[in-house]
Amino acid sequence: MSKTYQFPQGFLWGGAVAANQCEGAWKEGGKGESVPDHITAGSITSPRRWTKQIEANTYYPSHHAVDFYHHYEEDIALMGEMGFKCFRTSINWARIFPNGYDDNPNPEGIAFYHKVFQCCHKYGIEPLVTLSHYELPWGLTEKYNGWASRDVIDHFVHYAYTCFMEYKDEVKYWLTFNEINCAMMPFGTIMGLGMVPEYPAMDFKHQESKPQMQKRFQALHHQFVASAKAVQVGHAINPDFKIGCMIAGHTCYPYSCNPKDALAAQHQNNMNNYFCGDVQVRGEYPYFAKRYFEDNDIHIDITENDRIELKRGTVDFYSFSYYMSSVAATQPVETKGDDKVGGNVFGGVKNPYLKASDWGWQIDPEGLRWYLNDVYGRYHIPLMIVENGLGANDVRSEDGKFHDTYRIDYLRSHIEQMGEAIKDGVDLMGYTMWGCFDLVSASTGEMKKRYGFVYVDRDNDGNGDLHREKKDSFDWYKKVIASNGKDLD
Ligand code: BGP
Repeated sequence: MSKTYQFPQGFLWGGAVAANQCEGAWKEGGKGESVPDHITAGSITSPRRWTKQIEANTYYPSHHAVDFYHHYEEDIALMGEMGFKCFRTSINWARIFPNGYDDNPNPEGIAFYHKVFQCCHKYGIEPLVTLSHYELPWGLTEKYNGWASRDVIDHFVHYAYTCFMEYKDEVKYWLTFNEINCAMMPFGTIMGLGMVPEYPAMDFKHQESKPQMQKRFQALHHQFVASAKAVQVGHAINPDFKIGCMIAGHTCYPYSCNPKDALAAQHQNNMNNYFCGDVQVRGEYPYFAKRYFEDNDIHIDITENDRIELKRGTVDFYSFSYYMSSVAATQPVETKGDDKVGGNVFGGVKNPYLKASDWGWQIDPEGLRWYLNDVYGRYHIPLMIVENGLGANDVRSEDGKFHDTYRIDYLRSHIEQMGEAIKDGVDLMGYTMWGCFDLVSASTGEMKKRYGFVYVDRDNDGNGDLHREKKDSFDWYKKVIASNGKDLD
């Protein structure tokens, strides 16, 4: 028997996906190419690669993904059956503006998302839409080197305006950029910023040059301004819109009570969770940015007008993804075996109190409660967890079913900590678990790493008949939603 928790009335229970990881149909319906269409499949041992030309005989998982483009009715019906209140998806910018900089939108792309959102409403599901989830149109990479150029701001605002106008009666909740803080790490160069990286391999461990780092932070600044402008445009179109930021959330602990470790952990939490949060929630760079820029020889071109826009375009709520925590150690740490842990955005030293997933992500539900309290304490605006889940290699049992009890355990333990945080006084508006039906992994580009309540028959090489099948977690989550989080057993 789990403890019983009281979730607010109208709590937004649901699931989340991103267009490039599920839709496929990369050349259909007038869609242009987007950045992920140029990123190959990979695995935990061999990093994904970015290629300028699409290579023959190379597998690019976004091209067909799990074909949500043709299966959306079936997928949304399954979410409806689970009782979802909210479905987070993204609009693939290149479906609306094939090159990113076109004057007029593509009518087929516009029509597709109308169908998706209308289908959600048929089941009483509120869409939550990310405007940019790691899927910049390739045309903007070719023409401008992505967000390196200030020109992309206007193209984004035009795209955001088009979406807000089109879908204003169907979508109330919006996010501007997915995990905007990934732009602070080398990993974000191609994925988040659509900029040509120094290395073709998306190797999360490589260190880049100072000039590249300078470019990344300038590009991030362009995204901040674009987001702030879009927020203002959105509120002018519909004052009822709720527009949020989206941060890759992460709790970092000091390895020991050595004050040096404590300072190192504080620095990491500041940089990861507050740097972008402060700009988007408070409308200004945090006090510690100045020193960080000086220490790293970064000089950002911030105009007076940019500062005004940032102040005017602050968000209505703070949303984030949460998968894991990490540990900061300033002295060498003695652990058995590999002392490092993985993560798509974060890494760090192994925490001896925690277990990790098969992909090396340290599972830490209490870290979620810590994070919720910490961030709420700073901003005092509603929070939403828009990604959380367990990537696992689901294997069919002898009875032909998927008994994913480990996923249920993972989700239950995190939902319990959400309940604790709500008791603590945190204003939490919703929870959309990541990858509600199986889809392509962002960091490794594989299907084997599955998150879903629904199994999708597709493998790492693109084989499979794409049929959908419920896992045990499907009925469990249905019960959780029906009881508004009271029944977690
Ligand atoms: C987040 C991304 C998602 C998603 C998730 C899980 O960082 O916003 O797009 O993919 O992580 O990561 P992965 O797919 O690498 O397991």
